[in-house]
Amino acid sequence: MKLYTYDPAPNPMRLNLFLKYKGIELDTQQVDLGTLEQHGDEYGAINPARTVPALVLDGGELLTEVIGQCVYLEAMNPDKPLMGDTALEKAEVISWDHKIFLQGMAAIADIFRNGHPAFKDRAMPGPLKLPQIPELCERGKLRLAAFWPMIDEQLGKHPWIAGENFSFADIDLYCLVQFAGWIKEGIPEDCSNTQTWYERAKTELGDA
Ligand SMILES: N[C@@H](CCC(=O)N[C@@H](CS)C(=O)NCC(=O)O)C(=O)O
Repeated sequence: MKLYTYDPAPNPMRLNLFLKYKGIELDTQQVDLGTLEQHGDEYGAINPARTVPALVLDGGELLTEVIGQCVYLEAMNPDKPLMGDTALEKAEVISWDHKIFLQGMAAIADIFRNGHPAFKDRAMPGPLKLPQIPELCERGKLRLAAFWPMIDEQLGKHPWIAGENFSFADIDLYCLVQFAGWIKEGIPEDCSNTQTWYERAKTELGDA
């Protein structure tokens, strides 16, 4: 199995924290997004989607999505479960993770990629040349403003985002907080449940 990644980027960070928490070590190669190495022929032959992280399994199969990579690695390494134990826990972890990715991460990505000059004609990751749409920055800010209270309400009811146990959804929320820093945003001051959750998540991840 081989992992292609770029440590500083948000999606690689999601997988890296999952691997670190579970104590999984993989043969790893960095693909430098800073020099657009993902658009070279060599990486295009490995992952035509031209995104990282990409996981190539021993049989040659390619997994391009962090969620799929984590589901696979969890099944192969069941110790310290991060994807839920019971049927209901598994459903809650995937559901909260989906909300975090689609409502939070995507909003931040819209703000970042549609506003930063380095992403001119690269408004979405991947091979398509897509123009920036400045209005998406404004829409992203509105979406993010609605995201935090939804998260804070859930963290007022449970210690972790998907319930009683620390999970991959907490890792994704933790990465979202780091990614929010890229657009100079953070957990709002009035989201006190999320503030205290963040300190606990940091300790749980050994990131203190
Ligand atoms: N759908 C992929 C997203 C992967 C992704 O967007 N990765 C970014 C780095 S955070 C990337 O490869 N960007 C390449 C680019 O911007 O050209 C997943 O869930 O893993």
